[in-house]
Amino acid sequence: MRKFKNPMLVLFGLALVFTSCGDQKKGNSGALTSNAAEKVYVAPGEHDEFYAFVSGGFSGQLSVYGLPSGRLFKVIPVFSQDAEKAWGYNEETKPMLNTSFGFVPWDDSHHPDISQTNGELDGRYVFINGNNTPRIAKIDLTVFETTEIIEIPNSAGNHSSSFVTENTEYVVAGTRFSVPVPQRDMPINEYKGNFKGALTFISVDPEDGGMDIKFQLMMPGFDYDLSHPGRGKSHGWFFFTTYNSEEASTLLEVNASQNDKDFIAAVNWKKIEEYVNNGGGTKMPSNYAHNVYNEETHTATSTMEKEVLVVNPTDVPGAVFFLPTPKSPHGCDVDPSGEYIVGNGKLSADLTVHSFTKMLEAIEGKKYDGDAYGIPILKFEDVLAGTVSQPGLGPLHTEFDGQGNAYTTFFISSEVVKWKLGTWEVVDRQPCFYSVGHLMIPGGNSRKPFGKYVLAMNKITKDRYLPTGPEVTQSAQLYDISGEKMELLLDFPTVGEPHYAAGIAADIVKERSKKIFDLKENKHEYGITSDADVRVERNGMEVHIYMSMIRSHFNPDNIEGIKVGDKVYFHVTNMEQDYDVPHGVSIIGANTSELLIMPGQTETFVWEPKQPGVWPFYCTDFCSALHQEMQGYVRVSPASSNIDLSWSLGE
Ligand code: K7E
Ligand code: CUA
Repeated sequence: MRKFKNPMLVLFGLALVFTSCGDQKKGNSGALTSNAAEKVYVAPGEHDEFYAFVSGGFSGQLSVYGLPSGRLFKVIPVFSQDAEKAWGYNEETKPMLNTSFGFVPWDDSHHPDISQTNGELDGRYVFINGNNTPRIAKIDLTVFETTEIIEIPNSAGNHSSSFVTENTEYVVAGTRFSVPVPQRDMPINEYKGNFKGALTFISVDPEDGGMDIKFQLMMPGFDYDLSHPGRGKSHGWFFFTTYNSEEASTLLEVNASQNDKDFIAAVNWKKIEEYVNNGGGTKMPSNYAHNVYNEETHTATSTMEKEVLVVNPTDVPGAVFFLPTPKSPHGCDVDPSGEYIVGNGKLSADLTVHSFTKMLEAIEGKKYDGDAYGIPILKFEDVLAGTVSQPGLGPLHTEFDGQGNAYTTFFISSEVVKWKLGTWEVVDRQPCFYSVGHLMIPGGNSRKPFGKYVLAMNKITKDRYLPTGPEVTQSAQLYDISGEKMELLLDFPTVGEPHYAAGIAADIVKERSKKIFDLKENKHEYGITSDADVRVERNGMEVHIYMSMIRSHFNPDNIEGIKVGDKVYFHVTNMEQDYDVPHGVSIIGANTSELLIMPGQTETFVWEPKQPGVWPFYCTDFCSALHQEMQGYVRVSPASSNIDLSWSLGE
């Protein structure tokens, strides 16, 4: 296939293979072993061995599945509004979706990654990228909630993100689309040489997990597609695949497929960190949102940051190198030892594996093959560890089992291929149904993978499920990889379009899980800690209700003196201090509601009554045998009325 000079021909050939995928189902039952059902069966009351955090793609969220069962536990709202959790609707969480473009209540999320300590998953946080309006979110795994979102300036199509270094020193975000930096009005055809690609290193506070942009590396105007950290011996480095090293700005399917090789960019972030700590870099005026959810106030704040530190790679000699890699590589994966860097050239017949040791030797010997915008290009042969020859068609992503094996997905030939690190021989292959993108081994992006299962995330399912209209569910497939041969165990549908996922042993996470919020520590501006504080206050046409809820009543449950035209804030505190007893509240005509307020938590929704009358509100979560009794009324009078504000319970 290397012979194909015209990428259109390549794609045509690929399309032929692709259209045949509907026939593969005939063979699929052969892939199942007779005891597959037993291997995924988690008996009622028992727990799954792993949590899988599966990206929602165009849903903008992060879903939580159990493995091996494939049971869906939760969809964690991240970048998109979610009525179920009032995320992005209530006063407390609206600031989380603020950006320099205003309120942006959706995104496209691709790559979750779990925080690490000493290269092992520690189960504190999951990070995930928003592609479209570049953002990185942090989910706190004690509560399974998004607690921080930072916007990435000078970036577009935030795709080579969000991967963490081995002590979570940084979560890294790379731009897929290069853009003018700073943004300005200029002709598109002057792209070449003028657009820039920002690689952003966001520091993570070791104590409280707070994120902060430490620096942005302003790279040449290529497309930075995927990335992974070095680990072990290569800790301190970060690797990014690039395509469109041609710097085309139109018809990329042809024009960005010209070069025989693109690059993997190797970035010595420790060196740049040192440079920055010694005062290096330039402060650039900027404008980006930094949104933080505070667990004590149960409220988010959004701050606009005005400056970012940018670093020109040629100002830090020895920090950035290019490793030639065929051909428009997508995945960029580093093995658990940190020695091998796998670049999956989408249009290449072979998989390219680079050696970290050889890379250092080549750098040491200054054996360059020219440069790109002043960044040294190493010689392909000097850094090559080996190639996996003709393993399949359309390689995308690779993961590792920690036993010396690698697993690569092939989109076009629709399969997972297992091969050996060091000998580069293919040892097994299993079909996917169909057109697999990423795959995930729990801990696969760490020094210690849990090499028991691989989860393949497929783009197309066609005939695998009952039709649900023109759009058929996306799906994941679980394989047992504990033996020599992979065994297909399970198909299960997924939320949105999963790209990547991150998995971790449940034991690491579940012990840390928070059961309630301590009511005594509730510092919500409108929260209350006892029923003595229940009240209703008027401030012009604004009315603030300090309301409590406990099984099985609201306090107050009758309110009078509200007028048409008022803006009524229900600040509702759940006084329960028992595990798993949320309540909710909603009222007729309200744009939103609080369907799930956790024990000890305060949340707010706003109601603007439009008509006089007596309007009921009620609890939305079936909380007790007397849940249906958990209700109340608000009397709304005409705007001109002079009925005094009053509230009561049990009178
Ligand atoms: Cu879907 Cu990682 Cu965004 Cu490949 S990417 S499939
Ligand atoms: Cu409270 Cu139902």
